Amino acid sequence: MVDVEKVLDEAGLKNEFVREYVAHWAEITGADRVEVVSAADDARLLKEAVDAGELEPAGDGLYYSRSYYKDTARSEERTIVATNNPADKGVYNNWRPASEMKPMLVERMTGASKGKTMYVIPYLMSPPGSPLEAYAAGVELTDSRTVVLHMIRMARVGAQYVDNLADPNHFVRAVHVTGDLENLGQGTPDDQRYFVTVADERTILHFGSSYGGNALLGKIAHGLRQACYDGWASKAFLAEQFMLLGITDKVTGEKYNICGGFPSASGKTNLAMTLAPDALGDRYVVEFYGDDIAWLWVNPDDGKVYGMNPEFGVFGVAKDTNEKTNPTALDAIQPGSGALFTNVAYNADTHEVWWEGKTKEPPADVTGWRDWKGNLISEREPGDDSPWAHPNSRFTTTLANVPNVAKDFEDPAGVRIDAIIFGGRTSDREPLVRGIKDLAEGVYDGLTLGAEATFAAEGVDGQLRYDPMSMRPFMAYGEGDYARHWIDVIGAATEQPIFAHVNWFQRDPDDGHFRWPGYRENLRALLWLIDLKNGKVSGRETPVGILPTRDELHLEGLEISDEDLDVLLTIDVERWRQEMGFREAHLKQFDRLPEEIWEAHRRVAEALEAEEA
Ligand code: OXD
Ligand code: MN
Repeated sequence: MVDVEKVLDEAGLKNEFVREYVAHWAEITGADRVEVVSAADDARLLKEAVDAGELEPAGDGLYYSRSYYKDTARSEERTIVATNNPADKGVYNNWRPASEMKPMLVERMTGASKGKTMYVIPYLMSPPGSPLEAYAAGVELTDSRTVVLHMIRMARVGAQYVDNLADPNHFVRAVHVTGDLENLGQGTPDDQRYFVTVADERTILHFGSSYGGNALLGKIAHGLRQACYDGWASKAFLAEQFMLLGITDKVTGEKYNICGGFPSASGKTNLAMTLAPDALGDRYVVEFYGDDIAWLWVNPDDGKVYGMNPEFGVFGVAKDTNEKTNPTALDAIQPGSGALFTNVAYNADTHEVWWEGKTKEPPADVTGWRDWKGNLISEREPGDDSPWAHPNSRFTTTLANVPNVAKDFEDPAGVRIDAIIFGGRTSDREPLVRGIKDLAEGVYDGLTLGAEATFAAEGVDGQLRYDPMSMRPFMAYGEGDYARHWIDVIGAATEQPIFAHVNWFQRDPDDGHFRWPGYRENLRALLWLIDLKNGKVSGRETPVGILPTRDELHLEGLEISDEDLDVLLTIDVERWRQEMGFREAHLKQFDRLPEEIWEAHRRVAEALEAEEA
């Protein structure tokens, strides 16, 4: 038996509640050793991981790892929100009673860390001193060293974050046990994995993975799912899968901050890290705050909505990250950055990494290159053109490595939020941008956010896979209550952010080309939105929001055809009428949806009916 008390004493970890929690789980998991870690242990842990073959060198201060081949992504079917109140059941949260799930997890975790070290990771999901700090503290217990190394990049890690809590018992208990990955029946009827957030007990129990959101519990399980529940239970805040960026106008000296949700594969990370287009770069500076999570609240001192990124790093999808799509991300994973790569392709001779879309063609000389499963490319069967990197392969790097990270990204006060945007990948119907000034219509727009189904089989042609506020996999309680909470939180602000829906992905059905050039040019839509909020432009009212007129957009230096621009700045009334039917069926699933949302839906539907097609 490990002498847990001695280990905790030596680490100087004083919080009695944390000590009790660590001792409790050390006994259940049966770990051979317990070790308390802090960010200062990074270099030592990296060396240990390299010596143990868990990481391989990928250049100066860069590291590579592979996860088990059946353990490469979050598993939505195995992810559960459990509470003690059946009223918390929603359409998306896979709700189950806490009393049913907890014993199942304890059973799986019992003795499952035998022979391993249980690392104790005290962490904070906010800048220290944030008004939401009380919801940000947690202690992850994990039996995986690579998970520790990821957590050190993704969260603030150290005993100090739990030793001085205002309420020493108010921290998230986050237990991660990897399990025997080769014998868990992943994806079969016998699947042993469970990823459970016991939200009303602020306890996270994840068993059966060592990858990403299944294992780095500060990020998704705490930063999104638990925080979503806490924000509602406390009535104090919203926790959303949102990016957050700032735009400074050097001429006026004004700065504006925009956050927003995008379903996966809709360009959220690229937008979060965007730079101004060359033609506008002398005037506007874009700063990065976060690519994945924002917590939002109203500051009682000035009545405005504020936001912050609770994370400390970026866990970005590698695929298609290149000089054009996201040069900022490439700068953030340079030699010396301490970045970790997982499940990309790797060359053990040269220590290089590669993923699909990094360069147009894979390396011509395949000597030494192995795919994400560790198989030599040179030994592939002729005609095997399966990807070298897993589509969900990732890079992990700290926010401070991002070259345009905002100077005040650690400011505990957070930043004022001027606009909240939504955008899913949609090939028709959705214009470039439509501004929404009414709160209920903005929330309604977020609830009906979606992206085109990736596989034809998943949906009817032209029908979206709805992903409300891009929170579908992270929703912790009922969607109707969630909508009410949004209206209440943002409605309490004396000055409301403007809402908007953006779409960079309209295509010409004749030849399939994207009508909008995308990437850095997307800033033009955001600049127009800020002008609209400030009353500098008035746009054109349509049933679905305010659209820019051509002369209101900053178009200098942009190459775009008149026809493309016309389509991007109009709405297809027939397609919108069809969409309203899909939306109605989608919203009807939700219990207790506020009447304000239904009124917004009817207002838009009636305005569309009245419109000339
Ligand atoms: C996600 C992530 O799964 O950000 O959404 O990792
Ligand atoms: Mn995400």
